[in-house]
Amino acid sequence: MANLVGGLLVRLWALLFIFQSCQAKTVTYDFNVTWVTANPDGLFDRKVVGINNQWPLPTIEVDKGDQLVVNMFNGLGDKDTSIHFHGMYQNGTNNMDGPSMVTQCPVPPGSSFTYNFTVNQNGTYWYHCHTDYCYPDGYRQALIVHDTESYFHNMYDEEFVLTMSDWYHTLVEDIAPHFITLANPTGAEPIPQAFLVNDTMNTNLPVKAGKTYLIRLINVSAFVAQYFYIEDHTFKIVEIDGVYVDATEADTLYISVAQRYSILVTMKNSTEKNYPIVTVADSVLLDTIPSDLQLNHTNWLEYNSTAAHPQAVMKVDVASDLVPYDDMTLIPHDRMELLPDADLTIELSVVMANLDNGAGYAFFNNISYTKPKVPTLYTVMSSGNLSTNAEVYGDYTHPMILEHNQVVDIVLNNADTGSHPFHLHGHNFQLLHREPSYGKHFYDYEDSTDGLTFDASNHKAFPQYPSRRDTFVAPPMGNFVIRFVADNPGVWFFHCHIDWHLAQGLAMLMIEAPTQIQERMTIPDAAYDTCKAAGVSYEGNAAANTEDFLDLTGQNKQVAWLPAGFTTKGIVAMVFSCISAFLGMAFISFYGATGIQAKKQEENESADTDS
Ligand SMILES: *[C@@H]1O[C@H](CO)[C@@H](O)[C@H](O)[C@H]1NC(C)=O
Ligand SMILES: *[C@@H]1O[C@H](CO)[C@@H](O)[C@H](O)[C@H]1NC(C)=O
Ligand SMILES: *[C@@H]1O[C@H](CO)[C@@H](O)[C@H](O)[C@H]1NC(C)=O
Ligand SMILES: *[C@@H]1O[C@H](CO)[C@@H](O)[C@H](O)[C@H]1NC(C)=O
Ligand SMILES: *[C@@H]1O[C@H](CO)[C@@H](O)[C@H](O)[C@H]1NC(C)=O
Ligand SMILES: *[C@@H]1O[C@H](CO)[C@@H](O)[C@H](O)[C@H]1NC(C)=O
Ligand SMILES: *[C@@H]1O[C@H](CO)[C@@H](O)[C@H](O)[C@H]1NC(C)=O
Ligand SMILES: *[C@@H]1O[C@H](CO)[C@@H](O)[C@H](O)[C@H]1NC(C)=O
Ligand SMILES: *[C@@H]1O[C@H](CO)[C@@H](O)[C@H](O)[C@H]1NC(C)=O
Ligand SMILES: *[C@@H]1O[C@H](CO)[C@@H](O)[C@H](O)[C@H]1NC(C)=O
Ligand SMILES: *[C@@H]1O[C@H](CO)[C@@H](O)[C@H](O)[C@H]1NC(C)=O
Ligand SMILES: [Cu+2]
Repeated sequence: MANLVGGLLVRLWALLFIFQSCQAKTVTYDFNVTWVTANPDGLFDRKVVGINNQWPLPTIEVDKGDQLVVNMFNGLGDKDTSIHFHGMYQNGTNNMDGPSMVTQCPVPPGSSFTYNFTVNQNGTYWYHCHTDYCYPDGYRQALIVHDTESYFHNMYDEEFVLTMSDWYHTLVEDIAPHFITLANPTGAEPIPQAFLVNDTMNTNLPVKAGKTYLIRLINVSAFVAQYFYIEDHTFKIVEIDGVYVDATEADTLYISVAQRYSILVTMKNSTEKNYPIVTVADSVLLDTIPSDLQLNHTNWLEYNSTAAHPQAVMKVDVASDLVPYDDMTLIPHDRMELLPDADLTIELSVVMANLDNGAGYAFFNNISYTKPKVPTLYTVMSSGNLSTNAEVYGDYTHPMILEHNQVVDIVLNNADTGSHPFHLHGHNFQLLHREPSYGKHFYDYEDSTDGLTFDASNHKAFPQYPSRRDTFVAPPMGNFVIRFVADNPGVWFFHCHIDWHLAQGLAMLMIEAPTQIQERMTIPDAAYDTCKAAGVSYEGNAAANTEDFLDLTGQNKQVAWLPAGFTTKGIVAMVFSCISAFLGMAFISFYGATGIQAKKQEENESADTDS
């Protein structure tokens, strides 16, 4: 008995010691968000969103277990805002997740919002605003959680953080009015003017011969994905989206918007040469490629600052020479096994189509996400025992109620000819299936009309230790299956991370364990004050009805469907017979006339029969 008590005491001491030696601290950032001017591509001065009068924005750095506090003041003067900490689970702090009208009200000019949560994760993340369109204006940066206990911590000498992004010369508020309109019926996305690495061009990573570096790559783009490789160097992938994976040798990566990779790169022993770090934008995502847009960029591993900095010798055939490492085959270092079969399977079909106003929208199962009149989390908080009834959240937020601790599968069939990087807030998920697979067959079905639909009774066995991440790319006309446990009560956005497609409605809500949300969460009064300042309701159903939660009269709705017999092709033809008359050439060059005109010719014939 005495022995047992003694043993317990020793253990208690040990625990106390561990607790003290890694005591968490509070890390506080004061963000005064204002417009500043920047010219990162050396081509054009433009207004960007700065923090404390600076751009590039500050990188947030914390240690695992820290309490992160960000006091944000909206000093923009003309625009609402908010911050999402991408990849943070916000376990117990769903109200700190950031998307406007999902977990909070938009923060109007002159108002403040304090984000305050515990960081119980490791690895590479980022933050960006999540209110309407906004991060293409520069409001995004890295968030690094340092971890001195990672299995690869002793395998490198120094680390670099490299963000990669596309860059527009026009403010989103000037792009947006032209994007979802009759004048752009194909939904052609705005073409960026440049691609940046670390918010600039021609970056040098100063390296020393023989040393090994950890490079954290973060794609903070709004639209375009990029291939990444380093001439004459291979590397080892050790982390994706905050999940440590077994060190895996690779030479090329495909990094979509919002994805992160950490790689270990060992330097050569000689210091005679500098080596190009090459990024190539995935032009398949662009409807047209303007002649002055440079898709590939060279940055350098700089061994010797006085030696030449050679331009990359480009691989000739992007499709066959740039075969990226398939993220599905990475093995999580923690060996988390395939979760048990799903209790709930959500089948989603992705479509882009035109609605009655002629503009192009995006849909999950025919629903184009349309924001409600009350942030959905606040509907959960105010709806009492009706919170488990999906109806109160409205028809156009596309709510899906998940029960606490259910195993959930999302089976996503992409009936669109573009690829889409899908992101789930509040979780990372297991990657069970994707076809066509990453690599050279990825675009195989791009031009097909049927595509590949997931067949639950006939598919490759799911991996024993599935790769996990928080952003996963669906192939053109292909499909994927992901799985997660609903163990994080909250309202979580599931959406395409191409900002233009999010604006077109490619989003839905996972309303996870609403009863548990009500039991565990309190919304600080300050959050409701933000709503008051913004003039947004913070009680009631999606239509802001606080009397009868089942009466959705007045809810925001998506635009009506086109009348039967009227098709997208008809609209494209009709619009292009008069577009130059009412919009002029500026618009056409902006959206890339060539792509749309080619489409027009192709579709003219069928259009005649449509109209
Ligand atoms: C934010 O910055 C602007 C412009 O520099 C300044 O006018 C304002 O007082 C600042 N606000 C806060 C809360 O720091
Ligand atoms: C942040 O949250 C913690 C835990 O709830 C609380 O103790 C602390 O006072 C909060 N800090 C701020 C600045 O709101
Ligand atoms: C963070 O990394 C440590 C190893 O360094 C691991 O033990 C822990 O489980 C990780 N935490 C999470 C939330 O993944
Ligand atoms: C990348 O940008 C960050 C933030 O602006 C800066 O601290 C860092 O030194 C840059 N890294 C390189 C390799 O230039
Ligand atoms: C970032 O993601 C976008 C969109 O998926 C992609 O087009 C771009 O090539 C990516 N950039 C890099 C450097 O991987
Ligand atoms: C560099 O030199 C070290 C020690 O001589 C050797 O172990 C290593 O393999 C060399 N590295 C390369 C890339 O040749
Ligand atoms: C790289 O960019 C240059 C200039 O834009 C272009 O001429 C070349 O074809 C590009 N190479 C590849 C492989 O994209
Ligand atoms: C750096 O490059 C210059 C020019 O090629 C060369 O003269 C010099 O020896 C190199 N230095 C080292 C340390 O390799
Ligand atoms: C979408 O609408 C079409 C046409 O009304 C219908 O045929 C199809 O079944 C719907 N799809 C889904 C997933 O609801
Ligand atoms: C829900 O709550 C209302 C009002 O509090 C109560 O009258 C009703 O009985 C409850 N319904 C259920 C199914 O618990
Ligand atoms: C959230 O926390 C609970 C314990 O409080 C844990 O069981 C669950 O796995 C966590 N979920 C996530 C996504 O972090
Ligand atoms: Cu998309």
